[in-house]
Amino acid sequence: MAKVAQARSPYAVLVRSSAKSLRFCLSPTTRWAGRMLRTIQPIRLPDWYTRQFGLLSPARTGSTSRKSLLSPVLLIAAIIAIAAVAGCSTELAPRDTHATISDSGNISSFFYKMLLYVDIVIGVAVFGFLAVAIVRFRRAAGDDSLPPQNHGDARLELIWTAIPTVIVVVITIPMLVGLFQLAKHPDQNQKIIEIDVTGKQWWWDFTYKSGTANGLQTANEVHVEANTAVVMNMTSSDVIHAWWIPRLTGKRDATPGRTYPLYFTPLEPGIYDGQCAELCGASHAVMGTKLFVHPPAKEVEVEYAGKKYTLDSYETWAREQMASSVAPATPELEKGAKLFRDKTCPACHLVKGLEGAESAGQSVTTGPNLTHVGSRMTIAANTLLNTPQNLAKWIQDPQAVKPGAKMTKIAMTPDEAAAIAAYLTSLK
Ligand code: HEC
Ligand SMILES: [Cu+2]
Repeated sequence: MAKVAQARSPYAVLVRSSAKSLRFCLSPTTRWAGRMLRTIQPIRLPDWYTRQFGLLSPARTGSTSRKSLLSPVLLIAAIIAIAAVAGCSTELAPRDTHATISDSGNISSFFYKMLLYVDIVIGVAVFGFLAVAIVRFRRAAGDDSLPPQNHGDARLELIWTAIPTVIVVVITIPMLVGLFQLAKHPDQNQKIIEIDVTGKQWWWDFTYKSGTANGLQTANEVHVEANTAVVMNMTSSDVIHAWWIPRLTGKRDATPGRTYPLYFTPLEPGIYDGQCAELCGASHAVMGTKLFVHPPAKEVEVEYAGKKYTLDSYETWAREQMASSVAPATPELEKGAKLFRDKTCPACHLVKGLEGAESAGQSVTTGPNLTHVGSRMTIAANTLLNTPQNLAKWIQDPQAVKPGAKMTKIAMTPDEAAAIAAYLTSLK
């Protein structure tokens, strides 16, 4: 009989196993925190902690044998501090979805904040009522009587149906207004920069359809103008990708066989990072993109990743990009240009104006347009900084940089790669 009484209830089993798995998840962090703490000697961790997380107890020397109350406090402080800074990194901070820089980004950000504040109010109210109920209506010592057993209360039921309905309506109305705003084509009477965007494994192809840049084809780094509406027509030539500049606006799928629009007006000149947001194959994680928001008129200085950069006006940029490539000016660059042709690079890349390569490259979109590749900040879809060394490294073995990259590995000596890299660098 005693055996039966001791049998564990399923709830006890559930609680125990949850506690166990929680400890399993936490233990690497806490073990690390313990080690960190121990480096700030003299701290003696409590025995229960040492046992739980498999740490060796420190030698019980005179100075450390005294139990310190400070250590659990420090430990908790350290865990909170680690949790608090876990999302901090100057490298990634430019991808903060809350530091929005466009009209449509501001709308999404507004929704997020509105929901957050509404949720905080609801959370405080619900947990507040719960706390009051737990304290005020707890069982008195020695009182084993059942509370009054009643069924339903029309007034209460009305209240807790009406309040959520009001909340949902209050949230829905601005949401719908915002959704229609996001989906609205900008007014045709103003200046619009229209760009066809094609996602490819694993880079982005941009073709400009309006204004000074009409007809311009470029890759991975897209340039627009502050306070000018942008219309992007998003598609893909292979698998589904998703265009995403966190600080600009929400994600937009690039789907083969379909074209989806994306509308936004960037408001702040600057350089912003993006990342393909749809698992699209081996090099998905290194399919980045960059947005350059140029000032409308005079050049401005902007900061990116702790460094200062000067951005020309959009029109200046567009005019420079529309020009043909510069002819190789030295015998060394001439050699690089010749190698570029001989190594069959024009089979996949256009360099507008390069003699003997232009016609071959005119119709290809297999690889990025390289006419002004020297003016890009990065290559291989925001993967490498655009330096001659990185270019040479990429040209010699693209797959070593990006797994599965669709650019053929072409046999060449390091000298040949350096010569081609020098030529490409000169294509400002
Ligand atoms: C079979 C087609 C093909 C051939 C041949 C080819 N490439 Fe590429 N190339 C690509 C593709 C595709 C990419 C984009 C890869 C990526 O970022 O995932 C690329 C990217 C590049 C880039 C980076 C451009 C940017 O803006 O990110 C450079 C530079 C480049 N190729 C140079 C060369 C040179 C030099 C040769 C000749 C030695 C060459 N390519 C031959 C297809 C090709
Ligand atoms: Cu992708």
